[in-house]
Amino acid sequence: MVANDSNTDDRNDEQPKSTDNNANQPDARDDQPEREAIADDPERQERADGGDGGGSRSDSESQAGTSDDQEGESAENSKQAQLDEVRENSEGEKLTTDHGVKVSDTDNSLKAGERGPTIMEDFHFREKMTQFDHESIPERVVHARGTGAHGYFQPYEDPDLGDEYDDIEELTKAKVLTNPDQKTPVFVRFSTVVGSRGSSDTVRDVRGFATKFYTKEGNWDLVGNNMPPFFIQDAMEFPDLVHAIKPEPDDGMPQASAAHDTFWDFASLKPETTHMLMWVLSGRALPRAYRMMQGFGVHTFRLVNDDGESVFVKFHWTPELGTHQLVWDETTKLWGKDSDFNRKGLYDVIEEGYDPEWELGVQIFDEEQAEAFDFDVLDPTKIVPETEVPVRPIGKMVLNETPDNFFAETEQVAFHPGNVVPGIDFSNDPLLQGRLFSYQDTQLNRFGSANWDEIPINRPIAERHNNQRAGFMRQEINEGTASYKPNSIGDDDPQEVPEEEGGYEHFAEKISGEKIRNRSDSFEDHFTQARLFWNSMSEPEQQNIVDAAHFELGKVDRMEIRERMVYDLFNNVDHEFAKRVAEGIGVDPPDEPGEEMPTHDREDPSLSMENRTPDTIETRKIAMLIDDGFDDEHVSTLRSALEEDGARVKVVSKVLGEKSGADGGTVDPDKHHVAAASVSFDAIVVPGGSESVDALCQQGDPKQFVAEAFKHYKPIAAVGEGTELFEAVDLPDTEIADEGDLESDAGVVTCRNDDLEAFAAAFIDAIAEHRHWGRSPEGVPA
Ligand code: HDE
Repeated sequence: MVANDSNTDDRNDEQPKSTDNNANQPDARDDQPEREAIADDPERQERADGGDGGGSRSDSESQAGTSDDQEGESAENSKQAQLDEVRENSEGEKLTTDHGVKVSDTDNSLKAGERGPTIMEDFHFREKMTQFDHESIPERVVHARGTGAHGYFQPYEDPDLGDEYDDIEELTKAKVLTNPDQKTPVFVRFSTVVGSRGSSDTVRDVRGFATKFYTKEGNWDLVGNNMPPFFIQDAMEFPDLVHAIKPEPDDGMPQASAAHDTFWDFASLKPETTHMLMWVLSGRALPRAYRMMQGFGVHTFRLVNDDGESVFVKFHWTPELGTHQLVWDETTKLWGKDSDFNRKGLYDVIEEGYDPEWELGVQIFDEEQAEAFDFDVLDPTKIVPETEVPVRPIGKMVLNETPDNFFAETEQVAFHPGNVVPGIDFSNDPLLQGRLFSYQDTQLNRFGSANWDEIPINRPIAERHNNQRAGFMRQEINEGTASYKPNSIGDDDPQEVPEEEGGYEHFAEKISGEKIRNRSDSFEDHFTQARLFWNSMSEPEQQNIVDAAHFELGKVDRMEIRERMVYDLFNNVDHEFAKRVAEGIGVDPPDEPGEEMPTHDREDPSLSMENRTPDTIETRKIAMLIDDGFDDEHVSTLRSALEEDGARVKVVSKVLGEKSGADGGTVDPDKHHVAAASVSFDAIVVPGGSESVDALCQQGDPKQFVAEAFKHYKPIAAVGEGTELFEAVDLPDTEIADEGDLESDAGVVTCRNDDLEAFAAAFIDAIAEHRHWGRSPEGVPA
């Protein structure tokens, strides 16, 4: 008997059940069940006892949500404990109006006679409908579509900072980065940039990677992207960039895509975009999963230590699972078949008990080193190559809990790069400087109130006390007569805090200069790093970039824009590259390299995703194709081998409902053909069993599964009679195992002997490689 337990979701049992935020109102309802619920739930009990932030309202710390002695595990839970205060759960409760009046009928409006008009006095109808009419807030002007998760960040004990620094405290006083005993709660939101809230996940786009650290010294927001450079150098250009890339203003099209005239018109007239365009045309813009994506702070920031000394820093997130991409054909199919692919992927793995992890790394350099680089560290279109300054891992982040409510948490979370804590400071990057204004302003638009920071997901766990006490939707009830400073009536509280005691002091950078609306000459070179990126790609990665340029520029109607892209930008990166692009889009290939084309052949191996493939198959999703009569041993042995290494096996059949094996075992398929597609999986395996494989060979969908996965360079495997399905598909230039053999050919693993262990091991190796670019799938029609 083959057990099918792949969908077991035991995390839900671990998740804190909601508390009832009405329970402490005098006559709302008895709070006994609530107390019992806390007593029954160890996690919540811990929050209520020690983690703090829960506690009773009369506790003076309860609103701030943290106490000074909070360390490690309890610190990790402090944000959740604070959120417990506002969680509401209707389970077993009675329906009421917003004001607590019990409702007897919520389906029929109040009418003058059964067939008469609706009556104005129907307060329940008016309340229900008003609430509905106002149920959405403006979507983010960029990064509208996203998903989020809770987790924690923990610094490493004694990280290796190279020869120059012994101790991270030499660099920064930010405890969030230095105290290895402290887990700081985080909320991370991943997003696409261009598309509106209802667009698809798998478009070609940059991805947002925004992290809110709820530190004991206040919130720190690291609002980054999955690519380290940016399109433009000055915040002043951002509205133009976004207008150019968004749907065109006359017809509102296309949605969520750069592939149209206005974007490439803008880009072709702004050579500073070139470096970022190379990244956007690469597989980086088609991430396989949010958990398989690097993150970057993009700008140069500062770290500041207790003595007020500062170094420059670039922040990097490195995913434990490697950095992986989809292929273009796959993404376009996913738009229709699985348009929540990336968002759901994050939820699924966390709910299934796998908690994605990233290492936080820093590139540290001082003013002197910065001066010596051949680019300006204040220019956000540049990276600091890892060949110049290594990335030093200093801690790890784990995402381990999905939100309870998408709107309350993921939609209402509001980031602001200006949220920093002592020890972290800004550089003069003109893009960063502009963001410091824009994010506060955008939240005012989205929330209609300066009190957006009071919303539970945005509230710090650090204490908050100041004289900003009014405005739309104010929730805190601030006590006392004096709401100004200086005051004598309230002992001049709340008091300012000197720097030595934790007050934020801006780094005292010496500045001099004339007021000038201009750009530094040091921002002028737009091609050296674009070429570094191109040189660092493997041949298949370069081909991906060329193919992407053919699609993007092929969608541009105006020839002069296509020509400018080839002659003015790409031909100044690499002559061969420019010619290859030109050939696909009807532009005459340039005869000579562009005048500004750098000639260096430097490479930075860290830029190629192929060098970011750790040997793991954890969380990869494997489709196992079967029908009645499957080989029981194949199914159970393969499933256990794959699951033991952390993969998630899903059985796919023509229809749902129990399937019987040749030896009498049974399996409940997870998916049926109408609701499944190869594009939702990382790899395919076909077990033997002659009746099962005969049925698969009769059906069109399994053939499509195999052909499509092959076309998308995915690992595919078949054992015993399963190999007949591969033969029926006719995979070009591929060796299929002969009787008695095991064959592994560019990710196509086939086996016609009894050594299932060796077969599983070869398939696992092929999955770990992720994609098999050595294949030639051009002839496959799927
Ligand atoms: Fe943003 N950006 N941005 N951005 N950005 C927003 O803020 C803006 C930039 C980034 O998940 C907006 O709350 C300006 C760089 C992320 O909620 C807005 C400039 C980087 C998110 C805004 C930039 C980012 C945003 C829209 C140029 C990578 C999503 C809604 C000066 C380092 C955060 C909002 C989330 C969101 C403005 C450039 C990352 C309008 C003016 C560079 C990840 O305020």
